[in-house]
Order: sequence, then structure tokens, then C-alpha cells
Amino acid sequence: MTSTQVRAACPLDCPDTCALLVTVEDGVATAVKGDPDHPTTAGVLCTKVARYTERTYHDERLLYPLRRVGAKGEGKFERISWDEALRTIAERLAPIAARDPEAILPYSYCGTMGLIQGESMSSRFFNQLGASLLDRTVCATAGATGYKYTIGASVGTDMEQFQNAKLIIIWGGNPIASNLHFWTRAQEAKRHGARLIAIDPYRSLTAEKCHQHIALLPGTDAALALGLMHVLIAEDLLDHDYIADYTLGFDQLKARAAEWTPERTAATCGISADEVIELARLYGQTAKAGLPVAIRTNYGVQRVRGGGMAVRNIACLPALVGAWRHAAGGVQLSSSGSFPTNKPALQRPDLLKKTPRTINMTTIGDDLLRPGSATFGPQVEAVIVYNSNPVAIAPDSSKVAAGFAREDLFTVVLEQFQTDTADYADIVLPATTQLEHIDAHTSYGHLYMMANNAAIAPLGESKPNTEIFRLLARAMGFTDPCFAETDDQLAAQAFKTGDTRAMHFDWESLKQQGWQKLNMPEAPFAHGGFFTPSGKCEFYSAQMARDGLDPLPTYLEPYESVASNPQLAQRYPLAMISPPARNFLNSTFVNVKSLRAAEAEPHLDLHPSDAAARGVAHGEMVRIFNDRGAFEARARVTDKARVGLVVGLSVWWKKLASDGKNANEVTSQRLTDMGRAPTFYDTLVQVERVSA
Ligand SMILES: Nc1nc2c(c(=O)[nH]1)N[C@H]1C(S)=C(S)[C@@H](COP(=O)(O)OP(=O)(O)OC[C@H]3O[C@@H](n4cnc5c(=O)[nH]c(N)nc54)[C@H](O)[C@@H]3O)O[C@H]1N2
Ligand SMILES: Nc1nc2c(c(=O)[nH]1)N[C@H]1C(S)=C(S)[C@@H](COP(=O)(O)OP(=O)(O)OC[C@H]3O[C@@H](n4cnc5c(=O)[nH]c(N)nc54)[C@H](O)[C@@H]3O)O[C@H]1N2
Ligand code: SF4
Ligand SMILES: [Mo]
Repeated sequence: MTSTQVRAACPLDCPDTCALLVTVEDGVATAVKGDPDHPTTAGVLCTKVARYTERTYHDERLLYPLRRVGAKGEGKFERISWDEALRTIAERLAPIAARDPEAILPYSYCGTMGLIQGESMSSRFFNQLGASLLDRTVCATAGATGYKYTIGASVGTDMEQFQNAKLIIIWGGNPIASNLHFWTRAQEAKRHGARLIAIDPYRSLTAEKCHQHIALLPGTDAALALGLMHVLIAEDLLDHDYIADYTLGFDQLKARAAEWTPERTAATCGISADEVIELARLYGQTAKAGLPVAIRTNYGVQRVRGGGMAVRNIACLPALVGAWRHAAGGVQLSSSGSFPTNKPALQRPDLLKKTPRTINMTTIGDDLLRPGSATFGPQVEAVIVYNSNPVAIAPDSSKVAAGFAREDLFTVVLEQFQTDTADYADIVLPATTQLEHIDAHTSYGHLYMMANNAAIAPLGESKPNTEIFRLLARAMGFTDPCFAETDDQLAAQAFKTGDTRAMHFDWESLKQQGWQKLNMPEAPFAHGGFFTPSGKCEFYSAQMARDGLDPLPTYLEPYESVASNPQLAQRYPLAMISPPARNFLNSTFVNVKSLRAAEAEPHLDLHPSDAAARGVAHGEMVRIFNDRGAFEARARVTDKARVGLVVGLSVWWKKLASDGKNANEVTSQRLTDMGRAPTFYDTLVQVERVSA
């Protein structure tokens, strides 16, 4: 028997981007372990990826191209050859492209975070075609935009510093489920005497383990940040030198924050004034004592109308108290802006003959149902889906499903599994998993460039996305030499060479080593140097004013809340959030039996008083509904959900739920204040018992 260890990287949409060691015995991957030498992975993987071989060798892996033989959505397919699949696709796309290539839409997200299997050959293909561009907004653009206005780029506190902080505020994140290796650092800090505080409407696994949990109403974080600023300024818990040297607009901010008394903040957030005052004092006094205070803010604060502003307001706090002076102080939202990625080389936007229209992936429901018009452009006639499962994950799901069910729509899905979306495909193409292809990775949690070597040969007739788009390019008659480049040639272009952050980037050595840390300053903004136009932390942003936004931190109420829309709340009085389940990664892994068994079935957590008011007992099935739709789940009556809040951990495959539906039946397509992002957690619903 031959046994080898292959260096790989976790491809999932998770900030940790772990370094993996894959054991291969006689050509079969038998174990996936965390690399003990990689500083952030430290030999530990989450439950999901520890079972990655179970996923790769799953008996339901798609191994051959398929053609739909049943109705759209029914899931009936027959095997066809690659030749036939490619010919069929080219024959359907060519006449559409000849009329108007913008009627063709790629739909992709982060099934893999790889730079190569994500957007490289695929973008080249769609750019050459002149297809519509996709605005990839479904996760992070609200917060990224708010952070950018304030700090200038997605750069913040290094995750490898958090263990040295003396106060860590975990703001809208549940790292035990979704950022495990950060949680390890937070626990280390706790052992050294740090205080951990969770700000979350729900008592998540993480909130339960923090010293304090502030359970505010969803969508009110921007107000809480303003209330903290108010107290910091009123009690002079400020770093005046840092403010004078490295910030812009303090006087205007001071006037704005004056409006946010602890009482007003408390009333807006549904918490007590003492909670506001005490948190501000703890934050300001710890910083004044010369100790590092750090904020880990995450996606929980972003999925509401004012999500961009919430992140912006939070990102102002460290500069007020001079937290950036310490390597272990500041704020982390995402580290993605730290990487010298060379996307133009991979994606070749220069292949575009003109700039096509852009379609927002968040509004795919409406956009698939929209007729052609002068403002919208042509009706969407063909969709090619890869690295995503829109029928399960996009908001306002009944519209998404209705769009994909259109008889006149031609749909191709590149997938590893027969997902809810693949059920609507005309042609399904089998894709490889991370063990079967190579890739280069950045991270949005740490600062290492990562390489993924292929551990095993592709299973069945599956192919990497890159190879599929190479073959499609040939079938469409594209002759540009860029369509002949191999994955290795692509990966060698993934990072800019000569950039100070990665002077010695060399793909061959990265492949051998598996990972390499960027060359970044320990405390990125200790002496200012923000990436904003002014080079300062911008409390006042002229760019925001130009973009039609309030240039100062402000609070925007949710679209749907008891306070902002009392009329709607009469019919739908409960706020629903649907954050990630620990054993799934978005909708990935729902079909892996051991992980699904751990989540059991779709649940809805609701407070005992809300349950009693509806005659709902623990363990009963409930129907969750609003004007957009309805789904069913099993009630868990628990005070983990604050009064007025219901929580349905997500994202379930619809077809694996008893009613064939999931939480996105009730979420809306309305967009955030900035970044054109979804408002998944800005949703009012009613809940009722399902009669037996
Ligand atoms: N196990 C697992 N890990 C994942 C994922 C997964 O599906 N499963 N998904 C990955 C992806 S794509 C992403 S984007 C990240 C997400 O990463 P995180 O944003 O850290 O997601 P969660 O862990 O759910 O944490 C969000 C928390 O925010 C809370 N929350 C909801 N609304 C609000 C609000 O208005 N204000 C505040 N303060 N809190 C709120 C929720 O209750 C939840 O506990 O995780 C990644 N990692
Ligand atoms: N209600 C609700 N909805 C949400 C969220 C929420 O919190 N609540 N979270 C949102 C967020 S943060 C995100 S990021 C989105 C995630 O939405 P998506 O990015 O669509 O993520 P997944 O559901 O994981 O689907 C990814 C698919 O890609 C496939 N895949 C993986 N690797 C490859 C590959 O190499 N090739 C091909 N062809 N396919 C591959 C997987 O099999 C999987 O089916 O969901 C959003 N939807
Ligand atoms: S999902 Fe996250 S924690 Fe799990 S192995 Fe991948 S990167 Fe690591
Ligand atoms: Mo995400």
C-alpha cells in the first residue's frame, strides 16, 4: 500500500481557510486533518470538514453529465455524454449570444472560495461571450462598503493577535459555529483575563460562553454604536491625540453622537440604558488604561436595511479610543483586502468588447421573472449556475423557484450534488470537489496565501469548473490563447509579484509549503495610514455624501420591525433571523447524513412567552409565514431567543425538509442601505401551530 499526505486548503466560505493534510492510500483519500504547523489551523478542523471525505465519496455525488427528462424542479434526469452535453449547451447559447449575449447570465458564489475554481476561466468565458455581469452581493457587500467608507479597505486586526486583547466584543457573529479558530484565540484571551462580550439578539452558542450577552433587537446595532460614542465622548474616554492625528470629522461626529443618549439608544435597541453606559465605560476605560480592546464584527449586523451603516459606525469606535495603537486592538470585519490578488489576470475583463448590464444576484427572483425592457435590457434567456445554490439560498424563494421554473429559460448547473437548484437545470454538469482539483486561496479571516494540491483523481466523469469552461469555450469556438491555460498556469497568476505584501510569491513553492503569511505590519493603523481618500479614519465621509448617503454615522431603522412598521407588525409581529447552522455551511453539507443528523430537522427557536401566546408547545410543528410565503419547522421553546424574536438556523435544502421549503420563503429581496446586499434578517413573520 502506498500512503501519502497531500497539502490542501479548505475551500469553504468560512473565514478560517484551514490548511489541510489529506491522507491518500492507493489513490483513495482516507482522512482530512488540520495542518498542526499552520498557525491559525493548529491541527484542528470543524466537524464539517473533518468529514470532507464523506462528502467527496458520497453515494449521491454527481459523476456524469445529465439531461432533464421530467418537469423543471421534479429532479428527473438521464445520463448523457460530455460531447452531447457540450454540444447541447453550445447550440442553445449560440443563437442567444448572436441576438444579445446579455440575455445570458452567470450565477455563482462561494461554493468554493478558490481563486481558480471560483472566478477565473469562468469569467474569461462570460467576458468573451459578453454575458450580463453578476453583482455578487449575497453575503458581504453591505458591510464591506460601510467599512471601506470608514477605514478604506477590508483590512483590520490580525486574527493572530486577538489572544492578547483584554476586552473582546463579538458583535453579530457566532464564531463557535462559523469562525472556530478565532474562537480559540478569544478563549485564550479569556484565560489571560480578557472579558468577552457578545452583542446578538439570540443567545447563540458563542453568546452563551461569553461573560456578558447584550441581546439587542435585530437591526439596531448602528444605534448601539452611536450610543457608545455618546458615552465615550460625554465621559471623555477618548484618545485625543489619536483623534487629532488620524481621524477626520470629530467635531461633526460629536454633534451627531450627542443626539444618542443612553436612554434613546436603549429604547431603540430594546436593552437597558445601563447596558449602554457600562459597555462604553468598559471599552473606554480599558483602552485608557493602555490595554488592547478589540472588536470582531461579523455578518449578523449586516443583513438588515441599515447593515452598511451599522458596520461603518462600529468601525469608528477603535479610532475614538486609540485602540489601533495596539496590534491586538482595533476591529476585524474581514482580512480579504490585505491580499495582493491579481483578479484581472485571472478574469480578463479586457476580453469584454463593451460593458454589459449588471444583474444583482440578490434579486434573482424578480430578475428571472422580469420581461425585457428598455431599462432592464433583454429578458434573461439562459442561466449558468456554478458554486451556488440559489433556489435554496436566495431571498424570496418562491419567486426564485418560479423564475427557474420558466419553460423558456435554459439552465445549466455545474454541481457536485443534485441540489434544489440542479433540479431545475436542463443540463447538469458534474464538478470535482477540493480533493480532486488544484486551487490558490486567500482568506477573509487570516493573512496566509494558501495552496490546494489535488489529492485524488476526479471521480467518475466529473471535471473542475475551469476544465468545464475550457471545454465550453472550445464548443463556442473561442480561440483566444487564454482559454488554453492550465490550472497551474492560472494559479501562477493568482497573486501580484513584487507587491510588498508578498514579495516572493511563487506558485511552485506555495504548492509545496501549502501556505505563506503576508508581509503586513503588526498593528496596521497604529500611526494612521488608513486606506481612505484622506488617509484618516473618516468619521465624516465626503464620498458618502457624494453617493447620496449621510456622511456621518447615523441609524436607519429596519424595513420590517415593530417600531418602524407597526402596521405590518400587527399582522406579523415577530422578527425572524436565519443565521448559519453549525453543522452546515450555508446549504453545503445538508445532504451529508451524519451532519444532517446533528441538526436533525429545521427548527424554529421562540421565546416561551411568544410560544404561550400562540399555544405552541416545545416540539410541535409550526408554520412561519408572511405575505411572501410560508415554511414549517419544529418549535424549540427557549429563552435563547429574546421576546419578539424567532430564529431558524439555516440554510436547509428545501427538498430535505418535510414541506419542501426553507426560511427563504419569507425573506425579502429588499436591499441594504449600501452595497446592494440582501436583508435576510430584516423580516417580520407570524407563527402558528400546524394542526395535526
Ligand atoms: N458552520 C458554519 N459556518 C459558517 C457558515 C455556515 O453556514 N455554517 N457560513 C459562512 C458564511 S458564508 C458567512 S457569511 C459567515 C457568517 O459568519 P457570522 O456572521 O459570524 O455568522 P453567524 O455565526 O451566524 O453569526 C451571526 C450572528 O449574528 C446574530 N445576528 C442576527 N441578526 C443580528 C443583528 O441584527 N445584530 C447583531 N448584533 N447580531 C445579529 C445571529 O443571531 C448570529 O448569532 O460564516 C461562515 N461560516
Ligand atoms: N436565510 C438565509 N439565507 C442565506 C444566508 C442566511 O444567513 N440566511 N446566508 C447567505 C450567505 S452569507 C451566503 S454566502 C449565501 C451562500 O450561498 P451559496 O454561495 O450558494 O452557498 P452554498 O449554499 O454553500 O452553495 C454552494 C454550492 O456550490 C457547490 N460547489 C462547491 N464547490 C464547487 C465547485 O468546485 N464547483 C462547482 N460547480 N460547485 C461547487 C456546492 O456543492 C453547493 O451546492 O447564502 C445566503 N443565504
Ligand atoms: S469550514 Fe472553516 S473551520 Fe471548517 S475546515 Fe473549513 S476553514 Fe476550517
Ligand atoms: Mo456568506
